[in-house]
Formats: sequence, C-alpha cells, structure tokens
Amino acid sequence: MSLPGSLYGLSRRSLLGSALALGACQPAAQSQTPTVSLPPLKSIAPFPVGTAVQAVHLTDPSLARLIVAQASQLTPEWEMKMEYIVRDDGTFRFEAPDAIAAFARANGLGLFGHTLVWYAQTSPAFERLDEGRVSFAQAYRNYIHAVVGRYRGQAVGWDVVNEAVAEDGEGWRDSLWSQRLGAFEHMVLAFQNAREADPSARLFLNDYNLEWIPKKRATFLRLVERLLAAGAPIDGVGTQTHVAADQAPGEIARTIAELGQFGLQVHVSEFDVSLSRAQGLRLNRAELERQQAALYAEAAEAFMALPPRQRFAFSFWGLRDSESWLKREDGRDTPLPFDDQGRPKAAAAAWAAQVG
Ligand code: 9MR
Repeated sequence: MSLPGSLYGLSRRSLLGSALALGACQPAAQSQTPTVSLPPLKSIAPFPVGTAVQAVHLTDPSLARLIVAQASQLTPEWEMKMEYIVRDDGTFRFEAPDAIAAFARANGLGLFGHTLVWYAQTSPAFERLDEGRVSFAQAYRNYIHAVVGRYRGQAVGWDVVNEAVAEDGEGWRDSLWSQRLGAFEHMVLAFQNAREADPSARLFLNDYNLEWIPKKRATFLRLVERLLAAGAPIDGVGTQTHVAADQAPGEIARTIAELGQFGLQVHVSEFDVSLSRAQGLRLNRAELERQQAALYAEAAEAFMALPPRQRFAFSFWGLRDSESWLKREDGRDTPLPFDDQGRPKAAAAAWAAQVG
C-alpha cells in the first residue's frame, strides 16, 4: 500500500479511498441573543478575516455559505495538527486538511496552517524514536517538510510554534520537543524547517492569555526578540485572544500594540469572548453581552491601529456559536460573532464599526 509519507521519510502519494476522520459536530441550540443586520465582515475589513473550520463544517451547506460570505481565510481547527496527521505507526494522513484546502481553493479563500509544533501534541511514533538527536531531528524535519510542503504555494502562513510560553509566564514549556532537541533550539529548527519547506508562507509564533497574564506577555515578547536575534525566520506573532467577558478593558489593546513593536506581522489568531468563563463578574446575560461587544470593539480598534502592512489577519475561532469549542464546556456559552442560525450579533456589529 502506498503511504502519504511518514516520520521516516517522505512520499507525496496519497491514500485513496480512506475514510475522512471528522470532528465532533455540536448539536444546534437556540440562542436568544439579539441579532443585527450587517454587511459581510470581509467586505468591511481592510485586512483578511479568518475563521477556524473543521472539514465536517464544510459539508453543512448553510455553514459553508456563511464561511464563504464572511471569511477570507481558513484555519483548520484541529485537522492540521499532529493528532490528526500522524498515525500511531508514524505514517501520515491528510484527507481532512486536504478537504479544507480544496474548499479554500474552490472558493478563493486563504489557508492558514495550524499548527506544527505544540507542546500539547506529540505522537507515539515520535515518543518511540530513540534518544539520538540526529534521528529525532530528522523525523522532526520530515514531519514539518511533509506537512508544510503539501500546502506549499497555497498556505498563506503557519503557526510554526504554538503556546511555547509556560502557563504562568515563568519561562518556556517543557515538552517532548524541548527535551529531545533543546528548549530554544527546537523552536529555531522548526522555523528553519518550515521556511525551507515553503519559502513564501509567513511563519508565526502563536500564544494565548497574553492579555490576561502580563508576565506571560513579557516572556512571549522576549522569546520573539531571542528568535529574531538567533536569525530564526519568523515573520509574525499570533495572539490567540481567547478571552472571557470579564477581561479587564485595555489589555487586549495593549497586547496587540506591544506585539506590533517588532514590525512583524500580527495575527489575532483565535478570537472569541466567552460569557460562561466570566466568573469574576456577577452580571446578567445582557450585561455580559455588552461587555462582550466592548471587547470585540477593543480588539478591532487595536488591530486597526497597527500599520496596514502589519495586519496579517483577524481570525475568529469559528463563526457561529453552535460550532464553538467553548460550547463543549458550557452549552449556554455564546462567544462568536454569529448566533446558532448564522445571524450577526451585537458583538459582530461592534467589531465591524471599528474596522469599516
Ligand atoms: O478548538 C480546538 C478543538 O476543537 C480541538 O479539539 C483542540 C485540540 O486540538 O484544539 C482546539 O483549538 C485550540 C487551538 O488549537 C490552540 N489554542 C486553543 C484552542 C482552543 O482550545
């Protein structure tokens, strides 16, 4: 049987006829959130508007229509990660990310790769490799080349290293990658390998809670400086911006401005505003929704304050509430710009008012 490649070497042949592994689909819940009338977000914004998608979303005609109408760029929500691509025996599968890439091409949308190196994702196939630095580094390179190379010329960019900074901002995370290849070296290697595999893709360091934990933001900024000083081919910085409605005003804006200081491109990469996680506030739903809209506006205004050439994209972590990962934590949460029926909410209008 031909294989689409493995840790141990590359093959560009693909497995025909194998099943598509698709993510869980959330049951649609009725939202009571008031909706508004709004032109498509991508028609208003003077920068690319992104959204996370799973291959299964593209088979839902009304959701597919919403995505094409509103977004200019797609980030695979989980199917370009190691958890999907690397089978336990070290072979690779690409059916779902290929389906997303094909949908992007067919509809004139950009494709943003997410994510190559993430402490949270390893594979038994990598764990089994011996301690030898050379063979592990070779497998690491093979993986990055296989994945980035497959979408070469199509992907506009990649999250090369995701969530490298420790939760509390004290240094960097420990991972299989840091243990085998070095705490800093594995990041430099990842950027170098990705650049070799696709010289035209913009390469990003991406992290979260940068607005919530100032110390984490400071460590992230120092890491960017260090990567630049080491000559790592980094083109941009991503701030996921998964925030709760009790996020202190001003911190999202400060984060985006500080990320802009390097002159690199800035990606607001996974934006959503959770109502359910806003435990610090004893507010009723209408008040939480007002806070949510204010945070949408703050993020949009801060993004617009960047020089145009630094505005890589503003990506939402999904469009409709019904598909949000946060719904798995609490089915009542409504973090996204569109309600379960795909109607724009007040938060979307607040965002649009800043970018239009
Ligand atoms: O939303 C994503 C969820 O569907 C996946 O199961 C999960 C693991 O792959 O990742 C979620 O997305 C995360 C993203 O990749 C990195 N930043 C945090 C996001 C939410 O957990």
